Amino acid sequence: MCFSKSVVAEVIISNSSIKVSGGMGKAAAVFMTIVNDTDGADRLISVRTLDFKKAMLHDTITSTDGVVKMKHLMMGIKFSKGEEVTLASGGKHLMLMGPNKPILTGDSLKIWLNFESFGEIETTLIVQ
Ligand SMILES: [Cu+2]
Repeated sequence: MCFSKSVVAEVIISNSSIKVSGGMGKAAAVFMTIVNDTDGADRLISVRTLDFKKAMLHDTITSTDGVVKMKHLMMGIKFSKGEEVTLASGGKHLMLMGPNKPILTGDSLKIWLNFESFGEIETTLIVQ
């Protein structure tokens, strides 16, 4: 668990953490709380980072037979005005795949979240 906080204008990111899986870190899930404190609805449409080849928005779905799968959120994540969305283990999260370098404890990774109306917001994750 790690915490880093970015406040840029009025989309607020807090409690961010990154969980690396698969040996040298073949993939990582990113969790955080995002508050849309702007004047209107918005939508998180994409995420990017220089440290992984691919970054996606995922949701976690448990099928009726108990199989847990991750689903690509093609339409992004919608925020109504003032809405707080928590990205957490077992729910919606950011998925980073294909590291461009070994991801080690203590590394700080920059990611950029792209919102339809608000634009891009940068945040830093510390690997723990
Ligand atoms: Cu995922």
